Amino acid sequence: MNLYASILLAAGHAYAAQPLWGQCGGIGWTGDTTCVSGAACVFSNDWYSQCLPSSSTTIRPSSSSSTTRPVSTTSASTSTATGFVDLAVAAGKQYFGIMIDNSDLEKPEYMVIAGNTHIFNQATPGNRMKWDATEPSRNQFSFSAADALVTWAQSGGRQLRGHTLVWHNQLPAWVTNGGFNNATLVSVLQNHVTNVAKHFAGKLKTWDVTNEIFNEDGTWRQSVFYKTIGEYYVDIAFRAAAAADPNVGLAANDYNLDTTNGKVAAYVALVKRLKARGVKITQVGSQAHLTVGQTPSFNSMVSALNSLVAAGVDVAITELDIRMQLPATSAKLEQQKKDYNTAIRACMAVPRCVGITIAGYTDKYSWIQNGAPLPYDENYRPKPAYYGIIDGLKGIADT
Ligand code: 9MR
Repeated sequence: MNLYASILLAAGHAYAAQPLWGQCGGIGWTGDTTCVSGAACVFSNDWYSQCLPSSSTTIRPSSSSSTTRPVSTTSASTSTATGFVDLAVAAGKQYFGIMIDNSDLEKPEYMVIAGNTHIFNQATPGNRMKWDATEPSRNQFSFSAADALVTWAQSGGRQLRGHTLVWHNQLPAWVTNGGFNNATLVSVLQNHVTNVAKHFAGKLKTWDVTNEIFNEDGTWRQSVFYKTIGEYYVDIAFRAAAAADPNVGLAANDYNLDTTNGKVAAYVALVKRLKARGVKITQVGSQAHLTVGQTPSFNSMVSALNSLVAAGVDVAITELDIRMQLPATSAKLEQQKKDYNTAIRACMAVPRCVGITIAGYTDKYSWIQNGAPLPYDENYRPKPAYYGIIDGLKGIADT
């Protein structure tokens, strides 16, 4: 208990115990550190301890290697505590971020951690900037949902990544099945990219202009855009985005860029061709949807990122998660910790890897069903993976 609370208690003014899901500790917290009956005050991170149902919790975080971290009520001035963002920025990265959706903003218990800018200072909208959300009918644009996310992100000075202008998924049927010829689809594409990029101009750091345009072997994905327009649809999209928002970074984003495979080679070659044709591309985003126990080695991940950088772009890890086959045994959780640590260290080892975004943060909400892929468990407690990330950001290898 802090001094202020002690004085109040001595004077006969007791705080009410905190309610279920309420805050009960953390740096700067001056409220009560006890919880109502049936709830326990559980360390979540250095800025936040939370009253969680006591039947399902222990007072300590669920890391086998970090079992003594207490509920923290220390003041910021005396604390050496560091969150993902503090560590990432201290190591020269721009940000540590989270993929987030409008529905998340409505969950107060979710936003306590998601909204803490010591933990996440960058955001990528999970769905609301995609084509089906922004242009559901031809030339009818809809931005209100994405605007709400932008407003929230800006309120905390968070960096924003636009996701995504051109993708074969979450593409409305009027585009996929429109039967457009080359000239018409070119104009549909230019119109979409121009309107969406103009709407958000000045508000985003980087756009995922394209998403998942290659197959695993480096051949072109046979999307409606490729089949109708050919490779130059990529040029058209990047040129339109650059014209609409001259200062935004322009990225190609994809998964399975974690080893020096055929897809990485395809991006290296594409970046060179685009540059040779005078098309602006500033980054390749590596989604990094990984699997526990099958995460590539540190050297493989670093080599893949370095090959992309050598083509003349920055890189970023854009949607990191590491799934497992349930049930989550302690061995799998420890392996997940190592795998997160490996992925984080790979970005740390590449100076032009500008930052890391994870695809949500709690296993309670993930696009992967039943894979426990994130660093906090379903009760918002840090898992071993959380400490794998912390170690990675400090440059410590969990072996
Ligand atoms: O995070 C998104 C999730 O909420 C959606 O259900 C899913 C549907 O396609 O798309 C999400 O994220 C994808 C991202 O946009 C691109 N990389 C793969 C992700 C998972 O599909």
